[in-house]
Amino acid sequence: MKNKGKKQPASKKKEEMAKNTSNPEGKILTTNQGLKVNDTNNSLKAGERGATLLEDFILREKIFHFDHERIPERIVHARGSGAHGFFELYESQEAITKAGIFTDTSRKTPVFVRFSTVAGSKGSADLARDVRGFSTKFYTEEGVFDLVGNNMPIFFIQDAIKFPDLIHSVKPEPDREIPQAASAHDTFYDFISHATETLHNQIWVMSDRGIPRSFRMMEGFGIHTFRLINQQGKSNFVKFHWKPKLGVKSITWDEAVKIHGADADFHRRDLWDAIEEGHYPEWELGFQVVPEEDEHKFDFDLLDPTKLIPEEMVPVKIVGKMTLNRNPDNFFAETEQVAFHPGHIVPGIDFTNDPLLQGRLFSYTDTQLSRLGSPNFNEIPINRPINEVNNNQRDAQMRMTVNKGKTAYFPNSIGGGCPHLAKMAEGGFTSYEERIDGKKVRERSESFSDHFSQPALFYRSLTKPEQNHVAEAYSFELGKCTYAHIKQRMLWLINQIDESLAKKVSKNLGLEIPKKIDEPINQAIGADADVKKHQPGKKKIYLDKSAALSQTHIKSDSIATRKIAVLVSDGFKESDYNKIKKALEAKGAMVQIIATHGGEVNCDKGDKHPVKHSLMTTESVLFDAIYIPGGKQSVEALKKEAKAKKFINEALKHCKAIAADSEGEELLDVTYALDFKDDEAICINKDASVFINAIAQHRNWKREEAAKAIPV
Ligand code: HDD
Repeated sequence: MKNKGKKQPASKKKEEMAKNTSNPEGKILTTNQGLKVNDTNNSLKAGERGATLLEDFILREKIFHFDHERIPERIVHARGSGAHGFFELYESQEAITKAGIFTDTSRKTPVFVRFSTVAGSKGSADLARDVRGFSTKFYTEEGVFDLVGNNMPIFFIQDAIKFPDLIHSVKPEPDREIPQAASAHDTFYDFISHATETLHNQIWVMSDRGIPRSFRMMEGFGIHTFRLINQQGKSNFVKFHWKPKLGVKSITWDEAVKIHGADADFHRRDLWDAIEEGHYPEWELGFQVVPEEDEHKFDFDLLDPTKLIPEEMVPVKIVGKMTLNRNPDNFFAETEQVAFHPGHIVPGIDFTNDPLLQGRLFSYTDTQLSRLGSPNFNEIPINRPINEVNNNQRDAQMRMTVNKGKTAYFPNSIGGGCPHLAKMAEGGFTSYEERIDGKKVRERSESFSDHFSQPALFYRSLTKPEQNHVAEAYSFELGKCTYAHIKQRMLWLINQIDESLAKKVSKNLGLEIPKKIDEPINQAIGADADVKKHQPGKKKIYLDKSAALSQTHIKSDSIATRKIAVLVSDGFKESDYNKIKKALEAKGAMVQIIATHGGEVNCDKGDKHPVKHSLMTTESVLFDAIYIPGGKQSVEALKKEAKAKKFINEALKHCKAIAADSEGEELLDVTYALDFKDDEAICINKDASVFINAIAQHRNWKREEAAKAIPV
């Protein structure tokens, strides 16, 4: 691996964590009390075959610690993967914020990022159709700033008080604890269909965004409207965006289902391997800035987290770049114990009154108490800021800091008044002074009531293949529901979003689109007042289409880190292989030999080449493209292998690029590829550049309809 042993750039956070990092190299085994141990395999017994003695403190300590190794998993986002990196600013944004990370271009701010799925347990598979969490901890000179976002720019609900209901509905049904990491079940759609504000986020999940190819190929969004505050105290609204350098790419549902079995750790492995290989993923950070005076100029409310600001209305200004370049040393210590919180902000950034954000500000500290066990979770190395922490908070379980002195209160004279308050010039934080004038009410603003215009805008903005995938996803998910009235409510709601979409889904479900919502059901279950109040009004069309909503919008011609399977057996033509391998690797792709057997495989020149996987131990869905070099003997052997043909047929069905040279074409002729000879991503005896271009396109969706007939 290229990155193994490679010296990593200095990181203040790495240095800061070093005092807690332990390396066993050359060390003697000890107990937790530092006692050197000379036998860790045999307990202390009364005679060789005798009973074990209670006195054996070495045995007791080892088992005791093991018994308590697990902590509760996160109530949401339990399954995740993390990496270290850094953020660099392109140019000072001092006109709109005083935050050091956004004004000082000389800084290389350390970050730790955790990506996650939402619904599944810690051990669930990576490829669930779900929202992906995208949380970034910036260890800034002024303290920790957490941007706790998702890979979709909007959220399901408008008020934090509904979060437990949303999550209870999507989690496995409580009587049978089924299904794991899946939204395709009755309770979720029961909730969704009675809380119409969810429809926008829901249609994003039904789109290709719900099954990313890689964490490295997803956008990230802060979702809420935040504030940026400049040195003069002026506030602007802001939405945060992460744009991946590798473009936004997804996989198909059929692949996801198969990857579940072939490699449940697909995303985790992909991130780890890319960083180990030195292919550091990068995202650019963008701001959508809205001056305070423009707050009410939109057709939606900026405080409503179920709405996005189309990029055509407010462009995204790119301000800097994040690079992830270091895998964690220890998953538990870092990825599992990292504690994010949207309330971790620094001077220059502030909140708005978005009721979802306001509720989150409570939840994230609270949850760490049950998960990490103590209010001292901020002392865990991964959570510590790189600057000093001084205050009068004391004690509690697992306190690490040894505070000196007599005083743990403020004001004091005995301790010289320390720690003293920060003056503004010293970077003291003050909350933005927002004027608030109003009645105390338990209500939702009328300006939050349009639940249909933006899901409709999203659907209109997708390309045809993307739209087809949405229809298929709804058909699958609702097809898994068992209550007819839930499916019908959903059909009725989808019909409000887009009639053509509803027609496709209704055909697949074999159910009519109801003419009218089933009011008696509403009344019988006492559906909340919002349902009635927010039943669809007329959809607004403030923009016909927003190009940025289609994931084809972020282009990337790079094939870096794409995995290419080379199908061979003994006797393959080395000159074909070398030519393609050289061209692909020059562009950063990962070329792997998949052979009829493991170990080494002979080429036509007699040289031996290491086999990455035998056909038995891998699957087509784990690769982005396939190459078949010539060599009569090799191709004849492959033709006899059913798995080799399945490998090609699956890649074909999933619209991937396939190339063959010389006799390699004969293998294609015994697969369904025979019917796709004119396809632009089937490259037979073509220059390597044609294959490279086809891989960069990710998928040839033009093939999709015809390829549906391939029975794999
Ligand atoms: Fe949350 C974790 C993202 C609304 C309550 N949330 C969590 C994580 C992400 C998000 C990415 C995983 C953090 C990690 O990797 O450790 N959550 C969001 C976004 C939201 C959102 C983008 C809306 C815009 N969340 C939200 C609400 C509530 C919570 C409204 C509660 C009222 N979220 C939590 C939590 C979690 C969490 C229970 C579980 C683990 C944790 O916090 O540390 O407090």
